[in-house]
Amino acid sequence: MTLQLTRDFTIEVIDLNRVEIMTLQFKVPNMACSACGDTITKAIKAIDPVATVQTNSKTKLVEVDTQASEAEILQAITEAGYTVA
Ligand SMILES: [Cu+2]
Repeated sequence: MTLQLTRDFTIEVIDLNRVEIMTLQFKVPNMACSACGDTITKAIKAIDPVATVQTNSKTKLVEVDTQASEAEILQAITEAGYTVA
């Protein structure tokens, strides 16, 4: 099999290497149960489908591995009806 690299493909690979995945942590005091965690996870995945989201309703922590900015994630959580401390 011959893999022919087109210009577009090359550009895509360079862009992928540039992607920075940040681990962000948020404290969400009104995340009461695991359903709240699911709602928050869905809201975050709506803006970054490849994000990894871990929620803990006991510690009230939401941990996100994402390419999105902290402001974008904060907005997604807030728009889902939750408050970030
Ligand atoms: Cu809940």
